[in-house]
Amino acid sequence: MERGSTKLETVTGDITAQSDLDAVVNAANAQLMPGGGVAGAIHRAAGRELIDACRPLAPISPGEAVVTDGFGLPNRWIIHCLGPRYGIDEPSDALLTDCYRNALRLAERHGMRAIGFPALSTGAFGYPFEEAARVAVDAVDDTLETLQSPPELIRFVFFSDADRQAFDAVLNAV
Ligand code: AR6
Repeated sequence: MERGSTKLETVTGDITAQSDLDAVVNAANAQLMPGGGVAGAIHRAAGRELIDACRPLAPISPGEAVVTDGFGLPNRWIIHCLGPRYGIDEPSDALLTDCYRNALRLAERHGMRAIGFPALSTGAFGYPFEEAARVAVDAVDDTLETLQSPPELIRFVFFSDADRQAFDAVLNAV
């Protein structure tokens, strides 16, 4: 699917195995330390150096995004986003929008051309998947229109086919 000059695609897979992308987005915690889910997988793959790189950047607030090198990941960069905890960090939709917007702005600033996103906040942070998908699609659409130099590719990476299909339905409806 195309949005202007940007290709949007969805895949089922592991965010740490997207070797053709310049950057992947981490569903981080405020301390930017290893955790479960995406953050655990990214830290395992990136290795110890990522912890050292993250320490001076933490803590971050919901909606914020920061960038580090990818270290042991096959990607040059990692964009770390802190999604909102659903029902706790309010307004959750605005904070989740901030994550996607800030990640894409950082990507532009660093000249990243191909970026992979997991479904931020939809795991441990409890955001209902379809609601989060709607926020993600709107946020990406709105942000792309504001960028001088939009990326060539945004890939949404899901752990299950069911999640991918639910996201595709939202993407195709817009
Ligand atoms: N690749 C792609 N998607 C994944 C992967 C993976 N390797 N692992 C999980 N998912 P989560 P959050 C999916 O919990 O909700 C951590 O403990 C998963 O099925 O990683 O933003 C941090 O330390 C779900 O749909 O992120 C934070 O404390 C989505 O990715 C907290 O969890 C996000 O799940 C962040 O919670």
